[in-house]
Amino acid sequence: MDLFSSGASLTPLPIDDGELAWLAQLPLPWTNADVLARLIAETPWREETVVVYGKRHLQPRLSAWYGDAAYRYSGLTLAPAPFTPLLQALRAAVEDVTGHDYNSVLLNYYRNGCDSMGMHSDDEPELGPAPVIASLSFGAERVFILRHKRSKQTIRLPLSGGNLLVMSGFMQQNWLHGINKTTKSLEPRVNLTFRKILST
Ligand SMILES: O=C(O)CCC(=O)C(=O)O
Ligand SMILES: [Mn+2]
Repeated sequence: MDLFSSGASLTPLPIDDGELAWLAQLPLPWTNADVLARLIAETPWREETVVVYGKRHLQPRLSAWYGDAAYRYSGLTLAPAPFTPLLQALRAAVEDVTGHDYNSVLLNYYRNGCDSMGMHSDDEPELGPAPVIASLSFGAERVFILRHKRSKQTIRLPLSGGNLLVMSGFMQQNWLHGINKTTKSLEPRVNLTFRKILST
């Protein structure tokens, strides 16, 4: 254990054909509410257009991409912005708990229950075959849905403020994940997925 380690540790969640681990509260020097407010206020949010089967759609959420490399996702290339001091601090806390390092982060802002993310895998080639994706949530509780690509087994994990969920192993090859719309939760939520883009 290094000098700066918080000592917090992830709990493995048993799952077929992949690895999943969870921590209820990432240790941080601020309240979850303060982090949420700062992320909402400080981020240059974009409403991206994506091309799916040749048709252009506005994504039902806002997003922002930070890191050292551009990122290609559903036909669009997101230009990276350099990590802010807040994002550097969040990344350091996530690296401490997960024991992995990350050079990029995708922020998604679900403004209310109408915002969502379709089922997908984070399987872009630049992430490598077995990426470690560390997902940190603030704000409203939303249900993270996992669906096995072949067995169709479905797992619903409610994620709330301060939760850290780590997908690794062959999760992206074998499972889809997403966030459905809901009529229930109208409070905002911001999710950060820390990733490592491999040099190409
Ligand atoms: O908002 C979430 O919990 C999921 C985000 C996600 O899957 C992604 O950014 O690729
Ligand atoms: Mn994803």
